[in-house]
Amino acid sequence: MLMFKVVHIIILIFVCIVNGNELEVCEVFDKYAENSKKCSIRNNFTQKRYILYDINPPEGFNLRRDVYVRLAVFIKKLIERDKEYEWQLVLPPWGNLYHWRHHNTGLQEYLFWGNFFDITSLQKYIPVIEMYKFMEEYSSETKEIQLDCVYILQNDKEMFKTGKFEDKNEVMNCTNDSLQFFKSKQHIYTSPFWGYRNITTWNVKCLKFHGTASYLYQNLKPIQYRSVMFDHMEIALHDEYGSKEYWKARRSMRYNSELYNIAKNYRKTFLNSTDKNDNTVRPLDWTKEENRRNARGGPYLAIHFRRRDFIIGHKESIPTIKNAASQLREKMDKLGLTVLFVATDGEQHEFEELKSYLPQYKVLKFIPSDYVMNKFKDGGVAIIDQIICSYARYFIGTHESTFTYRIQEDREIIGFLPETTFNTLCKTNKKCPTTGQWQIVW
Ligand SMILES: Nc1nc2c(ncn2[C@@H]2O[C@H](COP(=O)(O)OP(=O)(O)OP(=O)(O)O)[C@@H](O)[C@H]2O)c(=O)[nH]1
Ligand SMILES: [Mg+2]
Repeated sequence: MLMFKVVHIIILIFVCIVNGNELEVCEVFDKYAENSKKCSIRNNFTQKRYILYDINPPEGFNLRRDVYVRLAVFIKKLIERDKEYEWQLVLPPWGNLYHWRHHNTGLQEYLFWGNFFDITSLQKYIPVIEMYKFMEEYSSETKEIQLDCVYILQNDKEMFKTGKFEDKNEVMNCTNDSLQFFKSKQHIYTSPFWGYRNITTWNVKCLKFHGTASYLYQNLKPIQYRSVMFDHMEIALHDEYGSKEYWKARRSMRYNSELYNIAKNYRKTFLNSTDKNDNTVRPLDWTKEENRRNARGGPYLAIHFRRRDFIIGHKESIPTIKNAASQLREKMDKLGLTVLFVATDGEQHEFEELKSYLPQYKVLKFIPSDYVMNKFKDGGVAIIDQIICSYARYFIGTHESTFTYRIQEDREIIGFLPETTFNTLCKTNKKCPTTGQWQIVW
């Protein structure tokens, strides 16, 4: 065996010397790489292929979570289709999000997925690795990471003008506009790359793209590229929104177990809510979870009361605080509930105002300790709010908020009746938006 290895290495060294240029070693023969005849020798050493991605900077935490599902389903199918390579999704670190504005938490950048999600659960759906792991596996001795290809996805403006949408995947010239976030020096591109200075590429391609995530299959070219990054991944659509596969990927997104425990303690201490009493006991392993509709939930009504930019951006559906209180009062009385849990991004005075209109009820919100704030930051506190809402007997969300959508999905997974979940506040008691119900498929 040892002898065989030594001979193998000698042959490889010989090949390198003879060719002089390592890029000329292997001939390409097949389907993926239409216009490439050569590939790098290092690609022969390992079958590992890395897919990386990033999202338009202004997008929020909860849309980003949805984009993960699009990729996860794509990669799941890719693995089934192409067993030749070991596909890995590199999880893009979190940071610098518009809504993460607390300054008392330390730096809110370079946050790994393990802060928020349970990596083992994610890995039960597709092979994912954290960025630091990718760096360990991929970097050269100088700690430099050179990505083999970066595609910047762009909408086709024409399609949006004409309203005629058809699949498109077309490499085009990059405009300054599309490269605005990249810095280029002698054809080497650096930044943004999640803020890491040691990540670069010399190969940036702009892609006029319209279609679902799996339509990016043709861009992977695994014979040429060991690592491919897709920027503006939010442009790629779901392959199967709302399907069984979609829900599987979504179910694999269990949170960091400490976040569940914090929420559990809070429910027990302040909301008289335990899984046993509420019929919300769940298997630790999401793959063992089954279809059911008999979750009862804790004896409280939970509301996601989205404020800030929504007050202006969604004027037509966001009620005044007084009107929201009146809608809540009506519902609580109907349900015979006296405890209200409020998840909100609003100011303290807005919460106080809401409370002042509901003196006959116990009105609570989650206040993180310094430890929780420092360790889990705004993103983790938001998840704790979401978990508490997802275990309530009745939930009312904010119309068209992705934060609300994620709570609704969690409630579908836990097994509540849809009528306790798909409710949103109305502009007034009389003017109410209709909301879709994306129910779980098992
Ligand atoms: N802790 C906490 N944070 C919230 C709450 N509502 C909103 N936020 C914060 O504001 C962000 C909401 O932004 P998004 O994740 O973009 O969701 P959205 O703005 O409701 O929905 P979009 O229409 O997609 O923008 C969250 O990520 C949180 O940081 C809440 O109830 N509790
Ligand atoms: Mg948002």
